[in-house]
Amino acid sequence: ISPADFINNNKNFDVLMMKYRCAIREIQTKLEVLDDEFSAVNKRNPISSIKSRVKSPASIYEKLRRRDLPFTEDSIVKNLDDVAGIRVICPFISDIYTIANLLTSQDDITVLKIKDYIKAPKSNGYRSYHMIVEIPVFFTEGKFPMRAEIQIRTIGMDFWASVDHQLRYKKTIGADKDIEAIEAELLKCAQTVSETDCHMEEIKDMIGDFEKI
Ligand code: 0O2
Repeated sequence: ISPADFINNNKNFDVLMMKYRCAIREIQTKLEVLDDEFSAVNKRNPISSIKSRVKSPASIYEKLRRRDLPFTEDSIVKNLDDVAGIRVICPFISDIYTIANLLTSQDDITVLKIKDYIKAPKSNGYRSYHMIVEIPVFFTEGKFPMRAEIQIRTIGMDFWASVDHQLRYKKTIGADKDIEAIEAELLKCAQTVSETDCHMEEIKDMIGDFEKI
């Protein structure tokens, strides 16, 4: 079955993707509200930017195929946690935990899974805070619990991850390249970024409260 057939054979595929887009909007609004309030009180923004995406049909197809799962809507909803993806970029490491705690303490958000790759980085150097959450979204037929993956990271972690993703993680490097050397250099950069993140946190603490001039 080709990705095109997979999508065309599922007549409600577009509707399902719309539901995931709505879940993203609900979560994004919550994040923007938290950022607005924090900035009004503390005179600085704990969120630098938010990016979001609904997983492409080809990636959904590929993930189901890789895991040998059925190509149905039920299977997507049950088995895939990251169809709706939100990436929150923060200036400081402490902002990551502030945002994660404030968001997950809201009573309509259920946390299903947390992976803290900041406290325990991956062996390649990847650092980021991942959460799978569920949020109810109201449609004409009623309330649907929708899942989303939220990745929260610093600007530095995001810089590293985006280069890593392009160069290596998705395996787009030519076969003639020295993969081991690239991996070793990327790991060194991850350590540098980690040290810089910690240093920036210290500088933030030295500055203390931010005041509007
Ligand atoms: P894409 O293209 O970003 O969507 P799962 O995705 O649930 O099968 P897992 O391992 O349980 O896999 O989830 P995990 O570890 O929370 O990672 C999921 C996502 O984190 C990935 O999604 C990437 O976005 C990101 N990620 C994880 N490890 C790395 C890494 O080493 N480097 C980079 N750059 N990103 C990473 P996808 O779907 O794999 O990719």
